[in-house]
Amino acid sequence: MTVAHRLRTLVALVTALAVPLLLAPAALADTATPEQPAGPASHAIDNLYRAIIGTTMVIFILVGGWLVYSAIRFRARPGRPIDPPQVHGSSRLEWGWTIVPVLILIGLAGYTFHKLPDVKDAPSDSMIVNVTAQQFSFSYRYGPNSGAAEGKAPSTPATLVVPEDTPVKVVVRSKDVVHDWWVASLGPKVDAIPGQVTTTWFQANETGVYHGQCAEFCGVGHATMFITVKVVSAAEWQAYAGGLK
Ligand SMILES: [Cu+2]
Repeated sequence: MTVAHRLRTLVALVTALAVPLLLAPAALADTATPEQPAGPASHAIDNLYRAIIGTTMVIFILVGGWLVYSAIRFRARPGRPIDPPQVHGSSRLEWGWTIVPVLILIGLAGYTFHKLPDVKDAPSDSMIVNVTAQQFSFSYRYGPNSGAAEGKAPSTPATLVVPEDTPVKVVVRSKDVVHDWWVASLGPKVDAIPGQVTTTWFQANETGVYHGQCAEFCGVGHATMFITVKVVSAAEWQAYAGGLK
């Protein structure tokens, strides 16, 4: 092997490992985690994604790094035997590569079950908001624990207004086909299924406008099924709720 040939092999190996390592975090940041989690439910989801992505990235780097190291360190050289020492039938190794992945999976599963109540369980004193999905819009009606707004619809039908730091239980129904109510910054997605009542919850810890979108293909107007949640201060909420007709 000439020096130039060796150099080319080394560059190819490093590139093969570096490209996915450089691209993966950018791709994951864009797709896997909620943009700026704004409440306990979305924070719990974000923590879970980070735990899973972190664990898999560490494994990828360790295994990939070991592979590259071995390929370079133990490459064929004149005068060196081609076959490395054989490990077939080594029970110590086989137990090791069975038990370590099992422990990693048990750890991730345990962490997931630990976080799941934050994602799924609305506090019992939550403000209830009834969501009705139909082709091609979501409509809202305030329910119990929403004070003066109870029984009324938001003043702008497509904009759900809620107070900050208040748990909101979202009770979802569908008039026609399957839709999905999802505001990624606030909490998990929830399917709207004809004939069933499904629920999710969120608690926005900052005022602002949060955007979402129907997350289940429901027909030609699916792409126009936007969701807008406006989170206001307690004082603004009192004024808003009192003014609803
Ligand atoms: Cu849809």
